[in-house]
Amino acid sequence: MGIRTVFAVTGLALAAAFAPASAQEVTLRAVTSFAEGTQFSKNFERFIEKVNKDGKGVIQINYIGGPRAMPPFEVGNAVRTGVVDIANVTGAFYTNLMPEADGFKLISKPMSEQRKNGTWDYLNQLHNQKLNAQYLARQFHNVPFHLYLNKKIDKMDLTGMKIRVTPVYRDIVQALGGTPINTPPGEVYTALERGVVDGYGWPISGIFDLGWDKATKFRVNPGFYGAEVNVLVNLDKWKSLNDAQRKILNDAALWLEGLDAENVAINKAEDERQVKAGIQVLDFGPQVSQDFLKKANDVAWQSVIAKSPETGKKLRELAGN
Ligand code: 173
Repeated sequence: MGIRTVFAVTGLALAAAFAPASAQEVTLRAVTSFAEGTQFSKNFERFIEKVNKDGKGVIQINYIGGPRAMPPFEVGNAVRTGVVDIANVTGAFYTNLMPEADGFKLISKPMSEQRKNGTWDYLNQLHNQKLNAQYLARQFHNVPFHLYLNKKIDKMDLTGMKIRVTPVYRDIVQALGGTPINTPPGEVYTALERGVVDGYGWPISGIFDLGWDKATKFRVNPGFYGAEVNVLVNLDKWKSLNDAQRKILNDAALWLEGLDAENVAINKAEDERQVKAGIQVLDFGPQVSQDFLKKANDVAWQSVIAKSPETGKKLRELAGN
């Protein structure tokens, strides 16, 4: 190799080593904790499409998929360790790493407000510290949970019933006398079919995605708490991004939160579809509903504060309920 060539090659290597990060397109690996194409993955998939469109030459997302690729209760830890770069996951699935994540369902203010009143900042700090993650977005404001049953009840009492739960429903199911059985969504249908459980907790929307309507007889009103599904980015990866790359993600995150405006119409359509599918709504009137909601709120806060006294109280202050 001639001396000129050596200089030229060295020069190229140096140029590559010191090139500003902005010259390089980054690709993030993404997973979702809900089945691909279903209610609680759909908007994240639209977010990925948007990032891949707006981020050409800057940042791209490689969508690896859902629970077929990674068990849902492991997604939080995969973000923490950097096994994945970005994930769509509810706090209920990472309470092993952050017990107070069970309290997010109790924070019902819209994200536009949470971003102004300090809630987003506080939750971002929590995610930085406990999950090594940036709290990029929260979705599904205004989407309540319900109890769905296969045995009729004539009062708010689940005595003798086994109910599929995640941490979201555990305390209220217990408070109503039921036996909670922690089950990932992918196993709910079979558990219902085999009678391993007599019912389950799930939001108002999404039961048709996995065919659960065929194994569901009743839905209990009222809805309670609020679904939350977060977009988390591994913090080391986040810090390694340049301003342009972060801006693409942040802008897409705000756009994603804006999709929450669709939820009221979706809830209404899902409610009607359930009734058409023959699912009977059990409603015990305004007083019973009010007492139930108070009990649901009380037992959940008690449980969060017992597990995380300091952060639990702070979350309750921010939630204002
Ligand atoms: O029921 C669940 O699996 C659960 O906890 C949840 C949380 C947010 C959205 C949908 C389901």
